[in-house]
Amino acid sequence: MQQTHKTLGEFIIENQSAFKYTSGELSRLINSIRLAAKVVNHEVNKAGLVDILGAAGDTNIQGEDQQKLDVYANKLFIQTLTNRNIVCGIASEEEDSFISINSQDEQHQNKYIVLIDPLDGSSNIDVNVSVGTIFSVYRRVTPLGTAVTLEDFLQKGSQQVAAGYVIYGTSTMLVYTTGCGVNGFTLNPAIGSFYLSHPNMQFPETGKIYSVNEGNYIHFPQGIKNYIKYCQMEEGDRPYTSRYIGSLVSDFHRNMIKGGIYLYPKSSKAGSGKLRLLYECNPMAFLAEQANGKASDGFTRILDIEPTELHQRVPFICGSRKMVEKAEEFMLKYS
Ligand code: P6P
Repeated sequence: MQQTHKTLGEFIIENQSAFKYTSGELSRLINSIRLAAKVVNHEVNKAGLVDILGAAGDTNIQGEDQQKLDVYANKLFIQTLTNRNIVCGIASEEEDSFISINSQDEQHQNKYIVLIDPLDGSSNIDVNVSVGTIFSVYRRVTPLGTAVTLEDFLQKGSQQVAAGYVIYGTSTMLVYTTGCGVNGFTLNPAIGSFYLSHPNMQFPETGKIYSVNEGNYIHFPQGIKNYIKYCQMEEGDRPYTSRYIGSLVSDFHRNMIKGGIYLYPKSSKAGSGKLRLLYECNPMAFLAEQANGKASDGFTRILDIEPTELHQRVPFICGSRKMVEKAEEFMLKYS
């Protein structure tokens, strides 16, 4: 008799006591992410059939062409989190500024804020390559019952109470942490439930996969150039395998299961790299450390970086601990 996997709902209830911050709010927050993920998954999976592919004819604050599915996912996550009156503020990578959710009922003085990248890797949508949603949850730091301020969103990554991603791949998974390890849930689309398929996910201590856009090689700092050559040398367990999907969630997820390192360094083209500290690097770094991996900008632990602006970018090196430490050695020695 095949053992039936625990559902996400059962898992949340069983681990309620482990959420050291919540009176059920965080559980309801994770549940609302789950609901929105199912709806976005439905749209992603049929994107080729309806007029939702292609550019929305607008650009986001990053100056990137917004895809119709980007816009759709952004609106859906914001609506879901707002309508269920769970959070007091939301910041989205697709929005210029944060959104204050004034509680309709003074009794509900919601204490959590969410930062979200609603559809990361969306340039892959039209070519049918995996994309993902990334989310990050903090307790507000300003007084309950007042409108949130920028201070609530510019917290160090070490202050996160939860973080996770949804990967819309060959199967759809929700992977998240509340600070007690990382667990992965796979969606059974036939019945619309997520099941615990990957309990206690851990990065292997080392690996043989490196993920970087080598098209930027000539623009990288010398330390990164030398580390990439190190990965390619015939020596010991090297050369490593190069795997780069162009979707952070997909590259991260594969590396967490198989062992590997992801790098988006700064370059002469992008002085602080491309990835956003608050929407991509902090949540993925929280997950990485909870899975015994590591995440830095090459010199500083990502979760220790003091944010200065909502959309700031940082160089990002993340994955199996020993591989990140080796890359940091090269950065220290050659940059
Ligand atoms: P490039 C997607 O836009 C993203 O933010 C990450 O998901 C991905 O790893 C990276 O950028 C890809 O960037 O410059 O290599 O195409």
